[in-house]
Parts: sequence; C-alpha cells; structure tokens
Amino acid sequence: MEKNWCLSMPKVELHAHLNGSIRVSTLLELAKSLNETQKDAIDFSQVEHLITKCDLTLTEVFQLFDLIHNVITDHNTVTRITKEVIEDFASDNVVHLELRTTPKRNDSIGMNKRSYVDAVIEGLRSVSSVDVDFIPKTGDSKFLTNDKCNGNSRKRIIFRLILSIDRRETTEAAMETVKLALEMRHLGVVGIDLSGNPKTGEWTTYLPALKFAREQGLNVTLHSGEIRNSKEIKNMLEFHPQRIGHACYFEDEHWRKLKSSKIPVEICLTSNIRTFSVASIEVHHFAYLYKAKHPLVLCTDDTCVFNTTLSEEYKYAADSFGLGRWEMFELSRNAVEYIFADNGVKNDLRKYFNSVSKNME
Ligand code: 6MZ
Repeated sequence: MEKNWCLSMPKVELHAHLNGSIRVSTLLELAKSLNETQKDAIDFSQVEHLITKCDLTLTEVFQLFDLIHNVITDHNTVTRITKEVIEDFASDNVVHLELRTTPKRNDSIGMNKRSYVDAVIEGLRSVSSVDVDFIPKTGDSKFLTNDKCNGNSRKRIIFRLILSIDRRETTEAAMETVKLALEMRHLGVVGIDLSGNPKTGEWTTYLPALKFAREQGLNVTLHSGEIRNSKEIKNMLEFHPQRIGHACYFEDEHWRKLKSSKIPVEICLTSNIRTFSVASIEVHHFAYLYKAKHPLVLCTDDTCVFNTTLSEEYKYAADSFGLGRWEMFELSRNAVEYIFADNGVKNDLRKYFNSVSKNME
C-alpha cells in the first residue's frame, strides 16, 4: 500500500496518549536544555538511547515515560506539546482526534490536576494553523462538512479529550480525575481511560471511580490485556466499558465475551509488536477480529515512543494482512461509529467520509 495514499485518507484517532505523542525534536530539545541547566534532573543519553531503540520492553517504555514526565513539568510546556500534537495529527489527515492524558500535580510550581488540564485546553486553543472544533454543541454539527466557513484550504480537526487514570494512583486520586472530567465536559472532555504500567496496581482500586464515571454518563475505555492477567481481563469485560485498548493476552473465554458484547477494540499494531505484547504481526489479533467483523479501530498509542503515525499504522495493517484501498477506507470510516460523541458529530463525520469516498477506491 502506498504511504501517500494512507496519508491522504481521512482518519479517526481514538487511542493516543499526549505525553507519548510529543514531537521527538521537542523532547530532545527540552531534555537537552534541562540537562544543561540541571545536570542531575535528567539523563539525556538515556532519553536519546530509548527514543532511538527499535524494540522496547514494556519496562523500558515506562522508563521512557518517566523521563518524558521529568521534562514536561510546567504549564507552558504542557500547552506547547498539546498544540504540536494536534498539528501533527492534523498533518497526518486525522479529522477526529480523541487525545488522552493523565492530569498531574507538581506541587513545586503549583500545578494541580485542574491547572494541568487547563494548560492542555490552552494548547488546543492556541493552534492557529488548523481549525479545531473542541466545544461540544447540541444538535447537528457541520464543522467538517460546512464549506462556507473558511474556504477549502485550511485543515479541520475535531478534538476531544479523555482523562486518564494512572494505575499507580489511589482510589481518591482516580475519583478526583473523574470529578474533574465531569466539570470539564463543556470543554470537550468526553471520557475516562485507565492506563499506566499494567504490572502495577489492582483493578479494585479504580473500580469505584470508573463506576462513578459511568453513572454520571462519561464514556470509559480500559487498557486491557497488555500482559497476561486472566482475572483482571474477565473483571474488565464484566464492567462492560465503551471501548477496550490492546486486548493482547485475551484467552478463549475473553474472546467469547468480547465478541458477544461487541465492545470496540482500539488496536495499536506497532506498539504491541515493539513491546513484545504480541509475538509477531502474523499472529496479531487484528486479523482474527477483522475476519469476525468485530468493531475495531487502528490507533497509534504513542507516536513518539513508537516512532509511528496513524497513516503508517494503516499501511502496516494493509501490507501485513493483504487489505486493499477500499478495505482500508472502510476501516477508517467505521471508526466513526466508535467515537465518544453523539449523533451530531457522528453525522458530520459520516457525511464527510461519504463526500470523499469516491476518491478513495
Ligand atoms: C499503558 C500507557 C501506554 O497520560 O502522561 N500510557 N499505558 N500502556 C501503554 N502502552 C505502551 N502508553 C501510554 O501520557 C503518557 C502516559 O500514558 C500511559 C502511561 O500512563 C504513560 O505514563 P500522559 O499524557
């Protein structure tokens, strides 16, 4: 499959972590300058080493996240990386982006979860090269399909935010994130994600916050089965989230339950292969779920950490599983059905995909 064709196809990104999607050049620039001003604050050679390493174990991935978090510590930097990440996804022809991030505290500079998310919102407000729609409106949205807005030349992207609970957090911290998401719904926060090192923490710790999120009408997506943990996968499926991320170590009983519940799966091919969560692309569960017509969506996970783009993920799928242009386009178009939004936004996206479909065969 030609790279340029995958680039030109409109795409929907539903599983991307903000700090894992930082521009490589920005990460290196910030790490270098931190290393120059405070030598002990960061090991620059370690950042360079991990960022250029082809395959990273999950342990190394989480070491890299710790290094990234050592660099992204203040509001201005959070704002900057958000702006750049949105611009990068828009350049890749992503027309709907649900970005997720873990609200963080940094007491030394007065950062709390709320001010962290405010800095993210500031970042998306500051994007100027692309038109960004992030305030949910009731009724029909015509953001992508209304040609009168700005002529045809400027790119447009619908942006929504998902707040992540890190598996290192306590029940109280998880609850604080859910309450924050509820307060910020009018600013485009649409859901809650559970992520973080899968070797850390217990399902029961986050369950009260996840239940509360769902009771209050927030969408929930869970990282599930990145490592072998049969009991947790079972519990997660019983919780019935709106979407599931990864699903690598699912066993027969989990597949049965997943398929009967029709929970859409966010598939991150490069991430799964690079972290050895799936032994090889030939045995990746994408093929199994695709053949079964189970709802799924291709995603990047962390464009910086895994050195990928959504176009490259589509090309990887097409080349690995022998799919043609029309099948790729349909895969991309179907993702619209799994976004965390009401019919107003979905209809806009459906119409948009229909309008470009004739160029996609
Ligand atoms: C689990 C992951 C992840 O939230 O600081 N994260 N959690 N599995 C993965 N697959 C490799 N990739 C990213 O973005 C970085 C954070 O996202 C989660 C981790 O908690 C990581 O610290 P934010 O913007």
